[in-house]
Amino acid sequence: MSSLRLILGDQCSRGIAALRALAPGDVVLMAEVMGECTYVPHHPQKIVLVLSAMRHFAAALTARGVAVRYVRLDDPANTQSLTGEVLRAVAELKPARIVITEPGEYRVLQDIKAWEDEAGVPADILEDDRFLASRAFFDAWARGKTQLRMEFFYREMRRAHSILMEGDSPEGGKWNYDSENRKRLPKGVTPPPPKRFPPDKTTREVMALVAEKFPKHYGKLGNFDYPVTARDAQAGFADFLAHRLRDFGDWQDAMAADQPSMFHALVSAPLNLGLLEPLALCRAAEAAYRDGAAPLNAVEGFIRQILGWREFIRGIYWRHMPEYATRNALGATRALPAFYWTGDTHMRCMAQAIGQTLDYAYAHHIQRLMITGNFALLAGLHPDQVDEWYLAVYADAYEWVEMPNTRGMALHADGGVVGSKPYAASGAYINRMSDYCGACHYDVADAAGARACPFNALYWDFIARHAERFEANPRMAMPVRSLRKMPPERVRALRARAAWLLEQIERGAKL
Ligand code: FAD
Ligand code: DLZ
Ligand code: SF4
Repeated sequence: MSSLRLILGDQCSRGIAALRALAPGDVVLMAEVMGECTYVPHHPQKIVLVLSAMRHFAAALTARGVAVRYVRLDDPANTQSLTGEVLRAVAELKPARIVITEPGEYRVLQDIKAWEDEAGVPADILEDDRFLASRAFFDAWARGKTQLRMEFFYREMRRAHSILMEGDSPEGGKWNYDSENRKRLPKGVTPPPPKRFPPDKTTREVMALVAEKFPKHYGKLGNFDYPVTARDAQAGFADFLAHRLRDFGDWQDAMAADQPSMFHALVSAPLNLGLLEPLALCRAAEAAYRDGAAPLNAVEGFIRQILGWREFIRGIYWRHMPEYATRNALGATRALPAFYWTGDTHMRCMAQAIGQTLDYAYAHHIQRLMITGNFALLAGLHPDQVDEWYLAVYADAYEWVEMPNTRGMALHADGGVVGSKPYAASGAYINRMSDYCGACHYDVADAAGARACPFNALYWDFIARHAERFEANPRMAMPVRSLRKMPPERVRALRARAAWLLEQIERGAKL
């Protein structure tokens, strides 16, 4: 046989580099392995999603006449690691070389780099050109800059891909309509329910396997209804275009109780698996604007997430790994409270964000950033533990995208690589952007009393703990000045309340 071509679980794309130039005699290897299912305790729905997408993708390749060696999780011969399965396939099939598309995680890349020596055959690691900015493009853009800011990268990407452009100028005269994306959801507006994809026979088999093998992983399995094929993923996106894109801009940052997906696209999971293509999504959204089906603030906002943030985040990951994974600029050391895994807290915003995460392996961006992320930032939770949680609980989580969002954007543990300031906020922000606070056990208008919203005292305590550092940052100097202007007894009361809250967290008491 000539080449052994490995396809990883998040490489279920027909056009992936390792499948190009398939020759007669080549074998495609796909392996379900415990190593990938347990390196963090993934949400059961995430495992089902990846394994079911792999099985559907393998079946589609086989139907096209491709020789596929598919190793199931319960195959008695399975060595349960990617390396073990590659070495076993090489020993049995004796290929002249291994071909693989570069993986999404640094840890897997290190393993792959060792295969040539371990297997005794050459290994070609091909670029993953499913992304719109190659690593070389990103590095060329970043070279010589003292600060990397997404906004400027995004403009380059708009130009490079000619998206929402009028000649050399941005469509509508502005690059960014973010200021028009911050409305609260008015009473009486209910987001349209997204299209769901009930499990087929293959998915039901995988669900039974996951229930048996991972009974201790947090998260509900029974709700699974993600798309697991490119065709279904496309249908899910078409549903977003038809029913939610129009309002995506206005309510992009809004949160509402029992509305887990709001007007969001729900494309991250299939996109990161390779079932959708980022450029096609951007072009389809642009076409909706040009056809008059959606306004510019919605379409630009959506395109900015995919063409801007997603590519920028990936660029940061590869540029700064492996050192990025050790960053802890704010010296956060506290252990992750158990309620992150159960949702058992009186804080309604946290219970909503965590509860729906357990139910659907999904939370939208503002919940991840301004609820669970903000709490972790204010409470000084250790970035390693927060990273592990985000990597485990979301169906769309792979380290290349999870880590810079968590360690960088949410925790500011990278010292300002992803964002120029921490996204720290008190209860007032959450109250402004959601309807959570009205029915909460805590009082959002109070900061130091026995029923005061925990976000308030923790916010001021966070500002006080890092006052020296934040004073030097023009975007953070204002809250430090406000703190300094407070009467000393007010500051003492706030900090005493924060100390009590942090102690409760450490004791594992219900908050
Ligand atoms: P929409 O809001 O409809 O946005 C459309 C698409 O834009 C998303 O599907 C996604 O592909 C892209 N996008 C938007 N924001 C970002 C961003 N900041 N970084 C990268 N892509 C973005 N996204 C992941 O795909 N995987 C993760 O593991 C992940 N972890 C996160 C952790 C934290 C702490 C935060 C703050 C954000 C994280 N995000 C992650 C980014 C974002 O929250 C999700 O992409 C988004 O919520 C997915 O839902 P959606 O498809 O409905 O997105
Ligand atoms: C996430 C995941 C899971 C749960 N299981 C598998 C698997 O059994 N086999 C596989 O090839 N890939 C799996 N994946 C995806 C990998 O973890 C992913 O390819 C790497 O993290 C690199 O992004
Ligand atoms: Fe969250 Fe505080 Fe509002 Fe309760 S009062 S929902 S804890 S922000």
